[in-house]
Amino acid sequence: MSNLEKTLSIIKPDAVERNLENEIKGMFTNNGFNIVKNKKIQISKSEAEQFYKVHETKPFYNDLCNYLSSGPIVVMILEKENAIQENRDLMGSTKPEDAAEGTIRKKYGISIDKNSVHGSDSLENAKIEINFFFKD
Ligand code: IDP
Ligand code: MG
Repeated sequence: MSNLEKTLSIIKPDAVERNLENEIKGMFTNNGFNIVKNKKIQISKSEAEQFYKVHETKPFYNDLCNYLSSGPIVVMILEKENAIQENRDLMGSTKPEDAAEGTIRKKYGISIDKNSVHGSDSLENAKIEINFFFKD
């Protein structure tokens, strides 16, 4: 049965800064994702705090929000069969050093905080995150 999903992907500041936008987009399209919408933006600290609200009790929350708002990011709606899990698989582990060969984080990630990409972790969060950046 078909299960076409949409998920939210972000190319984080460390990757945009290193001009990896087109290479990373190529990894998505070469792996069968359709980039339905995309835009390069910079968000404020308070927007980053809203976006990462699920992590507000974590010790790294403040650094994480400072980081995501520190420079331009590229936000994208990706579409594919089982897009949410497929994107998580293509991104690789949160810690680039633990990520599998061939994944985006293995290839481009610098550290656990500068790990180059974000991807929604569930259907529910994909909807919330897509609506956060692309309210129609
Ligand atoms: P994910 O991005 O793989 O879904 P999450 O656990 O949702 O990982 O964490 C969100 C982001 O917060 C991660 O991508 C990473 O940049 C950062 N992060 C997660 N755990 C830590 C940590 O222990 N120290 C510093 N930063 C962290
Ligand atoms: Mg997450």
